[in-house]
Amino acid sequence: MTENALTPELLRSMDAYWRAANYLSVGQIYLHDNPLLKEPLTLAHVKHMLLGHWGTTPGQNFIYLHLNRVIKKYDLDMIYVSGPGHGGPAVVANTYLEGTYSEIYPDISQDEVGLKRLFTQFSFPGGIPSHASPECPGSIHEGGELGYSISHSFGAVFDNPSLIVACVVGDGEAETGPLATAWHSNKFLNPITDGAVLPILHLNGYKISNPTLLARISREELEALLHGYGWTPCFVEGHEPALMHEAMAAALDAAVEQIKQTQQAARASGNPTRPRWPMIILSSPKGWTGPKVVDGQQIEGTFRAHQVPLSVSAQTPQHLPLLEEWLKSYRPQELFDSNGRLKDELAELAPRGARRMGANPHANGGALLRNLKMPDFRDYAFPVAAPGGAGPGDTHVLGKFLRDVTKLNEPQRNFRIFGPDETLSNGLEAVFEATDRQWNAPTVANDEFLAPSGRVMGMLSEHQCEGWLEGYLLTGRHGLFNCYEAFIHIVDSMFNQHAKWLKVTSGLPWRHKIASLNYLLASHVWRQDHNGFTHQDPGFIDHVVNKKAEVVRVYLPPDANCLLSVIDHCLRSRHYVNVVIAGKHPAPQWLAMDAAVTHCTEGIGIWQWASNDQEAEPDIVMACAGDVPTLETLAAVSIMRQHLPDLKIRVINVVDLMKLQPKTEHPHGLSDTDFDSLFTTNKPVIFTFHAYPWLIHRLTYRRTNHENLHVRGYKEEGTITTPFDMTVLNDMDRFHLVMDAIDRLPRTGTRGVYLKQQLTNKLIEHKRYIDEFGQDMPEIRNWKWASANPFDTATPD
Ligand SMILES: Cc1ncc(C[n+]2csc(CCOP(=O)(O)OP(=O)(O)O)c2C)c(N)n1
Repeated sequence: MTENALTPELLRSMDAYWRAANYLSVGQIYLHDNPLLKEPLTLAHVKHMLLGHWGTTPGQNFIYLHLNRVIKKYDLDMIYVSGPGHGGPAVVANTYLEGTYSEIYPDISQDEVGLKRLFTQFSFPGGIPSHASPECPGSIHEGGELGYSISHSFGAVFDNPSLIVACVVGDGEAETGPLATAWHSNKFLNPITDGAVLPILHLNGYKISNPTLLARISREELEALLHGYGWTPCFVEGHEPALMHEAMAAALDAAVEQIKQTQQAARASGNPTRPRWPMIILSSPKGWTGPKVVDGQQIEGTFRAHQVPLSVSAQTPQHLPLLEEWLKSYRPQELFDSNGRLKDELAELAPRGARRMGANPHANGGALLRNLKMPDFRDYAFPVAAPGGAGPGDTHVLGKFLRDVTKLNEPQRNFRIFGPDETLSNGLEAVFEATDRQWNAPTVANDEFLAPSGRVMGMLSEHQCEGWLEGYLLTGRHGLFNCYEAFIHIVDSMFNQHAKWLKVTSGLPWRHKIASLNYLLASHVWRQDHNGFTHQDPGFIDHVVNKKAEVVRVYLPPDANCLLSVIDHCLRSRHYVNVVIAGKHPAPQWLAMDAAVTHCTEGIGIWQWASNDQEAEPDIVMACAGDVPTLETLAAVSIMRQHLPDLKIRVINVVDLMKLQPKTEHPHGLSDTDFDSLFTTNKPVIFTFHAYPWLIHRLTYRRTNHENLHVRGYKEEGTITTPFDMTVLNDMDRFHLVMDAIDRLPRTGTRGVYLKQQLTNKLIEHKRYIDEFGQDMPEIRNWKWASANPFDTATPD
């Protein structure tokens, strides 16, 4: 480490800038008046509700200040990710000091009035949250839910070769599963075409009321751990400000120089071999510079500094002088002029213009977003001469389209496909005709599709894939996450956080819209016959629809052409979370491309070719959503039409699940008039649904005909069995559906009773058959719309 990286003068002014940031942070937590302490502090100047996290804040102020110095020194394109985003006072204080805050929020001006507003708004009704929230310029990471800072940071630097993300990792945060595995992200970084992440592990020793593990293992063990993850850690340890400034400056100079040299060497030689990237471990007291001892208890350097370290209220007036003393310890009169503006010689320490971390366009990614170049999805149509023709598996058809999306956007490097090693297994093999999996670790003979540069990102951690993709989208690019349906639940909570981010940012005019987060859930519940019960869970969409209607969309394309149309739409959309569920196994195809486009544009519709109620009111509505439900519904309809020919049957297929909700609840929702005219106001409706049945009730409970709605779906019955038996186990097979219809149609009379008996026998025959032959009956396997007699007795093949 070089000595004296800072001149005495620079050290003095940097320390003053740090004091200014700390002063503003304490002010945000405590004050709503008297922002410059021009009057003696009274309880009237103190907020009634004291909220916020002090513990991490001074350390983050210290880091931000030092990053400012290296940005200026090396002209860096850098953004800041606050892992412990609860250090919101730090990012707000620093973006205020650098001027970006007031540019975006002119009311929070750089004067005494602005200071008062800055302080008051923090954690205050109608104000701003206490985290690195979307309202804070320069933030792409709220940090409210801990664990994702490194994966977000890596997502941001993929395909951003000039960008460095300085990523502060809380030592508590580092105990989370997602963060623990995120250190491995360095094996996916290409030093030529990607930027760099500089992790700064903030070892302040404590979480909320406990020590952190990383602070209580020996330095040797910690160093070995991070070394083992492929990093070169540099320790900056202590509490004496002057020494710490020197040490941090030297460490940052060394880290930045190492990053630059590594990148230059790789870029000059064209050799992307994985380097050992630098990182910093900053060990400083929790609540540094705050109250040392309060009421006889140590605060600074302990867990007690985590939130508000000093209660100040009518019940604790004796603490008021301590607060005043604490605030004055930063010597605000040396930092701000009498109008409350940061003194010029200090303001000069911040970078200029878009180099300020609060103004860097990467942190407002929509501003950099370029439309994808899209091939015409119609060109990838699967030929459907008549409904029910055999298809190869819907995602296999989609794969060719995604291959060409990948190819077309290769020059602008703004599209990636993420997944936990499931891109092949989800049927998207065609993508590998155009690209590889990005992988910067050794390869051996027989490895497939691995290269230092590629558009497919895969690590067996759904958290990493989600975090990388979010970081990629938040910095203005496009992508798709393909995943097994059951295991997407692993990121339920990350989805929550992203959806919340989208909701809040859509209300901030200065935040540009970003590309949608697209989930393709192939390998779904109904076709996990080889994996069994653990792989059978369609509940992600139950979770998704809890979120704000403006943000979420759920699509259940029934066949390949519909899938193409839906994915084309999703890749063009902005600021949504789109969930698309599709099959990868050979399955019947229903709609030729033009019909598919019309159907997907409408999102819901009567399939006239399958219905026979054109001339009269329907007796029953057979509705379906999802590929397997569509197949079973049509098979059920064919039985009914053959055996109960007098029945008037209407078949409705739903692609866009949100159509079912009232218009008042979701912008896609059907009006009540339209819903009633499709589903009738009084006829029985048998709804066959891809996921848990309750969701359909939840979405339609306000509709007129809700009481006649009978929903079949997944009832948590499953195992390793045949595809058709999966539907039988859940009473969602064609035979059960017909019996359900008969039960609701007394007019079917004796014919209905006899048919029910036959169907019950069929189910017994099915069971016997699969037990003996280990596969579905030929009449099930070979069933085709309008072509087969469902009661054919075929011999097993
Ligand atoms: C996933 C998650 N679990 C729990 C919490 C509650 N929580 C808030 S702060 C905190 C301690 C964080 O410790 P650390 O990351 O070291 O941050 P710092 O000490 O710098 O505040 C916890 C457990 C959370 N925000 N996120």
